[in-house]
Amino acid sequence: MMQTEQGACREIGSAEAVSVLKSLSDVYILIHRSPDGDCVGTGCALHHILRGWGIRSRVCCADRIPSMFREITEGVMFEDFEPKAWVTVDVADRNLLGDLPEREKNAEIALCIDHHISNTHYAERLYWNPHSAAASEVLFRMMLENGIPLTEQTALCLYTGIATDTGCFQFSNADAAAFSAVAQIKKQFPDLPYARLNRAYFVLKSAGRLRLDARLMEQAMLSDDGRVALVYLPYAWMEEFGLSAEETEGTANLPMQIIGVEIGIICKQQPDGSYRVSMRGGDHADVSAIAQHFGGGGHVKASGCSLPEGKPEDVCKTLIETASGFLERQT
Ligand SMILES: [Mn+2]
Repeated sequence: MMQTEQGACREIGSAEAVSVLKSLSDVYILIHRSPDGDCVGTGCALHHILRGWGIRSRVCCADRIPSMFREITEGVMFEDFEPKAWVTVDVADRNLLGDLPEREKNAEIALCIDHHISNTHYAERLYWNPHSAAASEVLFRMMLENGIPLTEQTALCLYTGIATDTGCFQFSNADAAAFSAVAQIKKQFPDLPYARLNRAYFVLKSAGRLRLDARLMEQAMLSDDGRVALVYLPYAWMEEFGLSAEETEGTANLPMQIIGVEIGIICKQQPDGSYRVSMRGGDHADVSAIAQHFGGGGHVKASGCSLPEGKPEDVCKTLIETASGFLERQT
């Protein structure tokens, strides 16, 4: 098993993607670490499609799949078998697979289905659309263009991917194609529990997480002009509220709820005293530039970086002042 050399990757259309998939057997569908609704939804949908063709597959992830996705992973047999082929979905780079067994880390990826403009062409073949809002939308197009029928199961999986990657249709990637895909899914299966899934994905939180959110907001720090907001999470609070790291996902969105805030920051103290910082940008801010300034990176609207040990007050002050400076130059 050799890894595909850089540049050896071939971009293919949906018909070829289907024939590649049909030629495989005993497939491991690999999704990215810190799994989100799009990689889980796309992976599970692909599993159902392959099962429909009599091809055995399982979804593999380095990290635990959040329980809110139980409804779409239920009934998906994560059975154990020796793989003969590997496919990735929603994985822009091999590194994003996380801590998988060596066999998977080094496996030749027969096909990658993706929507990230940053895809590093690490697979043998790439079926993608960098303009699509979600990998689930890319898979939906493949089905549509090749007459692969939707089922109740694939409908819920694909809905999950598109709804979560657009932040429940809040983000600017929620374009006509994304709305159209969801409209077609809803039209064909009008009575599936979309509303209940939305509640599970976008509303419900554990009591501990809600109490943490309240504490974070109570102590939120704002820049003088009110355009930068930062919340600081001391490590001790994780134990106090009985939360795992996974349960603090998305806290960077909290300060963005304040009217007028253009940059929202969460600064999480780590057990070793260093800090993990996540940033979100509004309409006018490019937070990737700020993250890069601190040696991190990411997307224009969502980025992150790490900072070394230091007094929390100083670290927070530096973050707010630096972000304000960048914002002034960007707007
Ligand atoms: Mn995605």
